[in-house]
Amino acid sequence: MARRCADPEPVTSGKPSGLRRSDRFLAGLKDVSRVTFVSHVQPDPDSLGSMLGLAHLVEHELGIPTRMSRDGLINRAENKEMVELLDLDLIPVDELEFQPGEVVVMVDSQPNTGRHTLCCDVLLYAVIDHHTTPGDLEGVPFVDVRPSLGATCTLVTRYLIEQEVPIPARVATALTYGIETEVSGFPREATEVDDGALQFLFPLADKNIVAQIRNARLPHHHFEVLLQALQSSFIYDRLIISWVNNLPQPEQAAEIVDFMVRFDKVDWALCGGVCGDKLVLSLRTSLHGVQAGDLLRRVVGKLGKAGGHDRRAGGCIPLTSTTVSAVEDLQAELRRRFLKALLNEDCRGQRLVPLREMLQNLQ
Ligand SMILES: [Mn+2]
Repeated sequence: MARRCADPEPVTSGKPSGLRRSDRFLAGLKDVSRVTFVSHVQPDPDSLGSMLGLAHLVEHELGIPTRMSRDGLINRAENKEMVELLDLDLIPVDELEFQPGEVVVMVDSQPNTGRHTLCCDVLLYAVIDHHTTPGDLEGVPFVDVRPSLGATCTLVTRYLIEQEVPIPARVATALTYGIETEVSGFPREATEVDDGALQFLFPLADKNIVAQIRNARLPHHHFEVLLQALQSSFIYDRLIISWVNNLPQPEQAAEIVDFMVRFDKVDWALCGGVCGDKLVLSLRTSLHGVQAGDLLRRVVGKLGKAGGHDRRAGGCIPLTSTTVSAVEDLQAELRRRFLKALLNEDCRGQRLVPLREMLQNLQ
């Protein structure tokens, strides 16, 4: 049985007193025919865990059927492993057909932030998220957005605890890994509530499966992308910028910056990778108290879309042309904007790996 924990968060003022958020969430779903969960493009473990946790809550408490979806592909090795090992049934968002009385619940993202391809003629009942990126929430009956939390899975775990719903190992494992991936950086973007959720879930989760997901086997192109990034990286004072001309999977930009931000000579890591007809951006910082999401949004401006958290951010710029010169022009413009925002425009870059010297040393 699920244990009951004291809820440290007060009920939002102005709402019916005595009703917890999970009560209100469930109350609005009583008469629906089905609930479909959606998330952002290339759903990550926090999205997947949140959908699975809420689907379990709705099915257990209301006996209403649910569906989970995926927007775009899931490419990252760890995330694919999670889907496979936990047997997650995800319907591609563009294949969804809605029945009368069906509603949609969006997790780990907000409407009109450029992060989904979901069509707009569906009834969006709820948005449950922890991103600072402001979305279009007007007219959404139920909104629970808590940017202070490290993970949306934490919020979902709170709902399950509030409703005293027994959590099966499969659901606990997904929620655990969802929170773990969101709070694993340093400085940690985690609160006591995130740690409380992890503590609660730990005995319930399958630790072997978590370890297997965390250590998923990596495909060949993972190493090719890493080499491209290492060869193209330039250091500008405390910022490192890496360009990848052929990024097979959009999630790899994040993997590059997670790796680069650990370099002891930098506080900021940016990666831009050409993925199809888009330039995918990922930003990390090791600094406290800076808003990486806001910074990336300002730098990208009208060129594309961006957003994120305090230390982690991502974005995307549609390419009007994928010729080398067009991509180089865009890279130069982004570099200029970043240097202006963080350092000074005249800062000269230094190669991370001076390749010619390195090859000479090998001879
Ligand atoms: Mn998240």
